[in-house]
Amino acid sequence: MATALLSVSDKTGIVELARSLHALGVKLLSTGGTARLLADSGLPVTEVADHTGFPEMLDGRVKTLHPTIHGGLLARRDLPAHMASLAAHGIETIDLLVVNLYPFEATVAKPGCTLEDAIENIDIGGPAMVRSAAKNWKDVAVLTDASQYAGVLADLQQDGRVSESTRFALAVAAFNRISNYDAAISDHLSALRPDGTRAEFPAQSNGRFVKLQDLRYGENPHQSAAFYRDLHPAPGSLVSAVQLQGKELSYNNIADADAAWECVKGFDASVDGPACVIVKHANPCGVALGANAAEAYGKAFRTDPTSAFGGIIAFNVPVDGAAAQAIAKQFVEVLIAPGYTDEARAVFAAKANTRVLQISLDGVQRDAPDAWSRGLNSHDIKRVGSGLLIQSADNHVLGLQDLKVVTKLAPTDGQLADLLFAWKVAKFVKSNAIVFCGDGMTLGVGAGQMSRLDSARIASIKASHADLSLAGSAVASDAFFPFRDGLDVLADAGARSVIQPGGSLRDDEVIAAANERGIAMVLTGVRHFRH
Ligand code: 93A
Repeated sequence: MATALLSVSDKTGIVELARSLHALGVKLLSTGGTARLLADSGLPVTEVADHTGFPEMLDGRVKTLHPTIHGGLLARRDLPAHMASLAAHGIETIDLLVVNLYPFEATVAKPGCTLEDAIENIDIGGPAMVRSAAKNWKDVAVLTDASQYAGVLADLQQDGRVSESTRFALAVAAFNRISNYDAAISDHLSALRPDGTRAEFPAQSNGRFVKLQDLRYGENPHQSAAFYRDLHPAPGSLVSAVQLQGKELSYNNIADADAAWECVKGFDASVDGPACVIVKHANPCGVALGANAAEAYGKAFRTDPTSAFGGIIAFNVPVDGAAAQAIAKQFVEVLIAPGYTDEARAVFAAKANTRVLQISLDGVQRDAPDAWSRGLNSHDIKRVGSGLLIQSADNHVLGLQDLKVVTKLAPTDGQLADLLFAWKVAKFVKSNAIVFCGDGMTLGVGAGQMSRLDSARIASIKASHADLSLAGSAVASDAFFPFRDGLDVLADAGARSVIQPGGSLRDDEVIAAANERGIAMVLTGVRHFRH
């Protein structure tokens, strides 16, 4: 006579299954609660404790963890030695295992779940039995979900046995279930401290990602794509954006929104005041500070009105009615801000297609020692042919004390403020990056060129297209000048101060050129390549 062991937390359908098994002549073994339910339903059932001769103990923590159970599940029926061992110890085979686990996922999903509740709901004996049965799938059928009951019963009723292909599929499903169950435990606990409060720096749980949504397509329409988030997203990160209105976000929208948001987050509203960043094709085409959101936007827009068309616009402060009115005059793909006034919402409501995202900056701790608490990624990942490049993220923040004045002229306080602003922007411009700034706004951005000289030329050409004067401007270069020619282009355009890493073989030549052209130059000692 075949034997089935039934031990389920979710008792759905278990009485019906047991009744059908009993009708087929299957002997029923079961654990405490399940056994009681079956007995109450008038079914003949043997308690596991009676079967093993060992009582359930430690409040049920040890119920089925016994050689009589695991021997019965693991013995290979085709090996005489295995069967002889069973016989020697008086162990009966178990041919069908029906287990669903302590409801860990449901328990921790409840608000206010304590660490103790979570721990008590970690099933040990259930997964152990499921693994034993699944490992021995050639001889044992293992059911881990009520949805599997009907199919297995049909097999049994028809052929008196569960087919090999069904047993294998059940074993695979069982290992899947265990793997997800263990992941849920590891995910939950890795976000906690020993006292049950949320850890300040949640472990990233094996770098797991959670799918947020499928995207209509990737960078191009013939590519497919999806959007994932970290298991424990940093405060103020793009993945925590709430979309208030507008069309579905596209792959490029998300990539550009990230560039805009990361750049604008670099300006602390409580220190730098309101900032606005306009991004097109992954590069800022206008960045500015202002007395309010509207002024910051107006200045950012002025850098490059042509490129700003269809741009992604981000603010580090809530958008009010005045800013909304100004923005609404241009075509915007995506708008991102920590908040919106009712008046601003009303303005955008009339522009149903505009994607309006809100991201709270509340949890961001600007002076925390770790990147996560500062709302930043700790690592960057880039795919290369059949491999990955992983690096710590470029979270370097330049301090005044890091700057080295190398020219006869030192920058004035006003120039210094613009240089630091330009440097912050340059970090978010694809290399080679040249950024002309003045009065807290970008005046010309040269991005993504193969030569620094061309970036310098393009930046100055763009300024003239926007009718912006570069006389007296401050310029950031994301890496050193290999020759003096790039610096000459900046001087010709009207630049009076330059910030750059230094470190070129020809630094002396470049510094001499700066002195010759009346430029105040500071070196950062750090570069910001961005590819
Ligand atoms: O506490 S356990 O980890 N220790 C065990 O030995 C054990 N054996 C089965 N949990 C154990 N189980 C689980 O008990 C099963 O996975 C099932 O979820 C539950 C069924 O208990 P009951 O039949 O008493 O309701």
